[in-house]
Amino acid sequence: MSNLMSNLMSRRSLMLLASVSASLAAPAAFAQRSDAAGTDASAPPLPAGAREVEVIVDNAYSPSVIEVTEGEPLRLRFVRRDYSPCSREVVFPTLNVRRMLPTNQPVVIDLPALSVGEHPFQCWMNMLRGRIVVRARPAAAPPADAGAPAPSRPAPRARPRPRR
Ligand SMILES: [Cu+2]
Repeated sequence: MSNLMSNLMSRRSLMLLASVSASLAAPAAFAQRSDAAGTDASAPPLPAGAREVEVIVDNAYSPSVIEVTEGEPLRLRFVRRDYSPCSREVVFPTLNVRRMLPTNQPVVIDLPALSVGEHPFQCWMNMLRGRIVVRARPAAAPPADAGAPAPSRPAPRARPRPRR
């Protein structure tokens, strides 16, 4: 089925659902339904000082590299746009986190404090790839007279080229 077709179909079934629930006078039952992965409605408030980054999934992750500072809480909001089975689940192997990503339903993932380094994320088949780069918190600013850092090793002397 083409994306256009499935778009049309799902739009139609949505309208159908809406009219059915209206006639049942119980729209709340539908509104409160959420999948196991959690949606916006079930996301707790953003922790103080946390960064929130929206990642669009459309046959790739965008952005695919997310930079944070050590200790900075990170909330990722995945919004999958495609219908490819490839992208239906995102996996963070180093964090032991995996979530289903229903198309067009934002999924919020709050990550624990991350260690300095790289934490990859990928589709369940390891084809789409992204990563979180966690930088060390910069040390307190050095005193103004600290001067230039001493070179750790003298630069190797260039050997003069023999002339011909
Ligand atoms: Cu995949």
